[in-house]
Amino acid sequence: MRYLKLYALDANDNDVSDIVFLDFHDDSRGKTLVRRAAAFDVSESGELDWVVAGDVNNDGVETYIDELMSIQFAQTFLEFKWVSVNRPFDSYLKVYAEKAESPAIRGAVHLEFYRSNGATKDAELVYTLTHHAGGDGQVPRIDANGDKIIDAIDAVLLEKFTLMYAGFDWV
Ligand SMILES: [Ca+2]
Ligand SMILES: [Ca+2]
Ligand SMILES: [Ca+2]
Repeated sequence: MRYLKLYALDANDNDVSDIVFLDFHDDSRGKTLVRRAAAFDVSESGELDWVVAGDVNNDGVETYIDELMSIQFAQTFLEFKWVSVNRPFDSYLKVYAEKAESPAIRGAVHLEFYRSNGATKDAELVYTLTHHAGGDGQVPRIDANGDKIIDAIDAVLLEKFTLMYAGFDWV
């Protein structure tokens, strides 16, 4: 299975994330981490402004499209406010998609939010969420962006995030 682990680090704890890692894993390989992209907020402005991507869309070439996809996806991930502020900075969001039944539709995308519990323990699963593309229009009953309100903004965030994930074709 292929999946992505996303980390946001706010190392100096000023409520602005400094680095986002996009770790592409494939558990059919001995070393599951296949590729790491990293986006940086060098100016600590709240907008990611530097990226090291690699060929994240797997089309065989490294272009600005890989960089654009990585930085935009990382920026969208930050809207979930799932940030590590303390060492070992291992809170993360795991994302994986199901294979679609036909090329015309996207498969369901699963999001698993893991929270760090300190250096001695592995991060623990806090909650999970499944997004069905082109679903029945129901707002997911979850506060995806952590503002304590469940509303259409959460649904829009999930739709945007999962659509971007589909662009990596990491299924
Ligand atoms: Ca910071
Ligand atoms: Ca590429
Ligand atoms: Ca919300």
